[in-house]
Amino acid sequence: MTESTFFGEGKPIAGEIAVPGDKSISHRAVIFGSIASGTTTIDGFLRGNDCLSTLACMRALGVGIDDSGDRITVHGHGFDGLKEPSSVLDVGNSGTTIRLLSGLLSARPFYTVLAGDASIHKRPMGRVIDPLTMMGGKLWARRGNRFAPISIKGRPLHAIRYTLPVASAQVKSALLLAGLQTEGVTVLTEPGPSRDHTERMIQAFGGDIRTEGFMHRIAGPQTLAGIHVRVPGDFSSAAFFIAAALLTPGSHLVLRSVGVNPTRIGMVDILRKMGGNIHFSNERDWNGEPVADIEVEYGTLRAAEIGGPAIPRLIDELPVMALIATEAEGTTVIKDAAELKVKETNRIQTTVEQLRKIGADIEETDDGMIVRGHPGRRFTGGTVDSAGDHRIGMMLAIAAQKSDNPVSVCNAEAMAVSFPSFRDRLAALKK
Ligand code: SPQ
Repeated sequence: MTESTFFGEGKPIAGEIAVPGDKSISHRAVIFGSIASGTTTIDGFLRGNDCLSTLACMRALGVGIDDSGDRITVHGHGFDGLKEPSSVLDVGNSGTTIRLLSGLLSARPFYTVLAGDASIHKRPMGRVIDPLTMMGGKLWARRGNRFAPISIKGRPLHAIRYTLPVASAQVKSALLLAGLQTEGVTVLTEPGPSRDHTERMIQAFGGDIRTEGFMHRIAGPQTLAGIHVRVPGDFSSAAFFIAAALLTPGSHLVLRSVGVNPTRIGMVDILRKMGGNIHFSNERDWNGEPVADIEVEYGTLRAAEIGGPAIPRLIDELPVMALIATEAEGTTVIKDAAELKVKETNRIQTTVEQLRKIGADIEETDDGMIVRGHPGRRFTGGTVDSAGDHRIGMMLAIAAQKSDNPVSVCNAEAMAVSFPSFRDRLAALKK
C-alpha cells in the first residue's frame, strides 16, 4: 500500500495540459483491432493498468500486438484469429475488460476463464451472463452465475431482442460484440443513454450498426477492417483538473484534445448550470469521436439537482462532482445514481465516508448523496483512503485544494488504473 500526500496550499491551477488517452476508447481500440482483419495502429493509447490488462488478454488470445512506446500496432486476423488461451485471462481491476470479453468470447469456439482482483470479483456479472445465456451462450460463474471468475465454453449464438435493465455501455458492448458474430439481427434497447464508443468504433472499422433513439440493431456476422485510431484525451481524467480549477481562486486552465462525446460530458452541462466557466474550442473529429480543447476558469458556483437521464452521462464523475458541490452555494442533491454502488467500490459510501473525514458536509442516500455547500470554508485535511478505487483516490487528492493542511491518500497506487502520471501532472499545474 502506498500513501501519497497532497498539499493544500490553495495554489491556483494554471497552464495547459493534455490528459492521457480515453480509457473506454483505448480498451475498444485494442479489442476491435484484434477482431478486424489487417493492421490497426493506435496513437494515444492509455497506459493505465486497466487498458494494459485488455492488451495482455488479447495477446493471450493469440493476437500479435507490437508496442513501440508511442504507438500500439495490432495485427488482426478477424474473429477466427483468436485462439484458446493456455491460462486464465487476468482482467485485473477492469470491469470493461471482463464484460466486453465475456460477450466477445461467448461466440468463439473455445474455452476461456476470466478472473480479476478482489474488487472485480464483487461486481455484478449477471447483467452480461444472463443475456448472453439467452443468446445460447454457455457461461458459468460463482454464486448462481453472478460473480467472477467467469468461465465460457464458446459456441455459435442466436440473435435476440433484449431490453437492458440498466443503462450500461459495458452490457451493450458485450452484446454488440456477440451480435457481430451471430447470424441474424440482434436488437438491444437501453432504458437511457449510455456511452456510445462501441457503436462509433464499429462504424469506424467499417461495420454496420443502426441506432434509433435507445434501440440498436446489429446484423451478423460481420467482418471489420483494421484502421488507424487516434485516442482523444479522457474526459473522466480531465474532470479532476476541471474540479481543481473550479475549487481554487485564481485558476485558469486549458485542457488540449479532450474527448467531448455527448454521452460523456454530462458534467459540463451540470457545471454550466451551476455557473461554471467552461468553454470548448478547436472542435474536431477523431475516428468519429468529437474532440475539443476545454478552457476552465475559477468562478463562484451554485448548487444543482443531478439525476434522471443525466446520470449515465456523468456516472464516473459523480464523486468529483460531490467534491465540487462542497464549494457551491446551496444544497446539491445527487439522485438516481444507485449504479455507483457497483463500481470499483460502493462510490456513494466511499465518497461520503472519505470526504466527511476531512470536513465535508455530505450525507449518503439510497441512490445518491446530499451535499451542503459552504463556499470558502476550508477542509481540515488529514488521512483518507482511496479504498483501492482510482477515481476516489484522485478525487481526494483534488480535495486538498480546499484544505490548509495536507491530505494523505492511502492506497494511492490505485490511481494508476486510469491515470498513472496524475500526481506529477497535478503538481506541474500548481503555480
Ligand atoms: O472498467 P470499469 O472498472 O467498470 O470502469 C469505470 C471507471 O470508473 O473507470 C467504472 F467503474 O468506468 C466504466 C463506466 O462506469 C467504463 C465503461 C465503458 O468503458 O464501457 C462504462 C461505464 O460502466 P457501465 O456501467 O456503463 O457499463
